Amino acid sequence: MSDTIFGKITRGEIPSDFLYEDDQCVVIRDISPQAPTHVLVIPRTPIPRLVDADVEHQALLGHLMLVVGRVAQQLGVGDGFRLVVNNGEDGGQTVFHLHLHILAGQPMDEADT
Ligand code: D5M
Repeated sequence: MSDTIFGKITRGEIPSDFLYEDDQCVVIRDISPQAPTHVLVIPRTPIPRLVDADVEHQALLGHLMLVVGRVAQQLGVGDGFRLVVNNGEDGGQTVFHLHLHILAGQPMDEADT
């Protein structure tokens, strides 16, 4: 399986500020924010795309959702955010290591993401 920048980040090979981390995932700020708050929830397991996830990843995917809620509250945006997963090139995915975008800080009906 090919490695990506997120593989290097989750393994600590590229220094990053983790807003949150546990044994299954890390959370970092997006380098190119599309909203005032834009963070990425990245599993340590390198699943390339959401469609590549399997039943063996079911608990991990559920865990990522719980982390989204926890981190959103921690960042003070628990009452309003958008959760985005880009899947595949046609879906706008550029880093082929599954990640969840949390976007907040502006009315999402005004956002183009
Ligand atoms: O989103 C990939 C996202 O990852 C995109 O919004 C930029 C962001 N990105 C890329 N490299 C980095 C690093 N090094 N730190 C933080 N954020 C990064 P996609 O859904 O694949 O289009």
